[in-house]
Amino acid sequence: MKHSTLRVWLLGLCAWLAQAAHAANPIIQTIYSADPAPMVRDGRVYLYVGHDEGDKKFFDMRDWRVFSSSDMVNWTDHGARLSLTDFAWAKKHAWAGHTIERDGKFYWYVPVEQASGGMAIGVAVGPTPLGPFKDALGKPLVFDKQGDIDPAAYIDDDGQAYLVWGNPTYKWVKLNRDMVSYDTTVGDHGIFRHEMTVEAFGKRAKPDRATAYEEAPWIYKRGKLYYLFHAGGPLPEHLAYSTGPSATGPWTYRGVVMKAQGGSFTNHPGVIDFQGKTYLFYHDGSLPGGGGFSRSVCVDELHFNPDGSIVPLDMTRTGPAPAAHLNPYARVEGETMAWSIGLQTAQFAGGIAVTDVNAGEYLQLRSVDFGAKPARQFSAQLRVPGTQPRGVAIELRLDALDGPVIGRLATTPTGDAWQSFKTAVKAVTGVHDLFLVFRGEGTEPLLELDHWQFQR
Ligand code: FUB
Repeated sequence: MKHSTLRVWLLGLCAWLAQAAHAANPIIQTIYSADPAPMVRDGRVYLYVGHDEGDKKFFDMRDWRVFSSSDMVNWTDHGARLSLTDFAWAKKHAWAGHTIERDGKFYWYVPVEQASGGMAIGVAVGPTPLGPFKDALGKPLVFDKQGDIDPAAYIDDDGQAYLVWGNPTYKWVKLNRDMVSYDTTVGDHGIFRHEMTVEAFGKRAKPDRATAYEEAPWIYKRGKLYYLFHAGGPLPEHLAYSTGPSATGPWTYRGVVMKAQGGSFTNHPGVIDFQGKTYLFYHDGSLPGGGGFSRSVCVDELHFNPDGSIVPLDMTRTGPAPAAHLNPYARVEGETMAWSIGLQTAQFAGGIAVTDVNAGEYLQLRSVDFGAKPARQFSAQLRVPGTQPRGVAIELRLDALDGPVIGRLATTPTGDAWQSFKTAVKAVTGVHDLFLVFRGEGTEPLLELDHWQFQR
């Protein structure tokens, strides 16, 4: 990299770090993530995302990741739960998927490029929101030979399930009750290809095609009205919506939800209701080094007018307000975070841990409720590499990165072993943001963090 380019990049990084101290979007900072597909289950939001490997020239996507949250601000990393290698017939392009539950099983629909060529949609099934997921068919569920990407499933109130997808034609099938086959007696051997009219999908600002619809359909119902969210073109993409009286339309184009912005030439909507509010998930290119092939998932609250139309919104750095508090007296996984700087996560025998921890890096938890009876102790399960002490410690700060220190967890080297450390903390009560700030000497990673918790 030339000195001038490096300087510009570093200045950009510094500016980003300064504003990032209070950011909440993007909600995942440890990897590049894309194509959000949120699902609510048992009081938690499970977020299924694609994973950009950071290639600068094209999509380099090999697995899908899952995150979850019970408060919309602190997200737990569950790692890679589905990968190209789970589909023996797949070659590359682990693109935008979607997961849905039916009859106690979870179906994860994903588009991949087949070894024999052409994008097709496969389906994996698992017993829990986190799997384990297995290819349900050993072959594609849908292959219509053109634009078979971005599947999203929807189960209507009458129990009929649909799979919608497609770029640049919007298509759907009526899924059978088993969710891994579809009714081939309707449509064209089961497939419906929507007529791409301006009335249904909006007028395109460029004459290369008639309508603005590009890809990434998502069905959502509010009251009696069905919404078809989608990404619109030309590039860079915006998010738009159509509404209709049924899950299959007829659709009427209603307008732009989110103008093109955020540094990625694609965008991708995922809409859910959670704890009485509606949320729009999308992606941008806002992490350092981010862009069209290194995207990041974000979320903001979505508001409706009394007539059901949507109040257009812009991407924010602040994200939504916490929907609940985090309980620090129950085990909290290290990989649960509202924000982090410099950290990564990795799978190990016991689960997922925070890795690549260097001096001065930190992770932030938001809206932590210490309650009325004060916390007295903090403990954490750590691995501290090496044999020579390097002053490795976790500083606990409240409400800001430079907020009051309520405790300091000192460690000694543990080599390859995991060990529990504890320390007394100042009596803290009430709701606070909590910062775990990592301290130590040297340039080698300081520690790995499995989980932590406060005691009274
Ligand atoms: O992530 C690859 C592709 O980019 C998705 O399939 C599209 O929706 C766009 O986000």
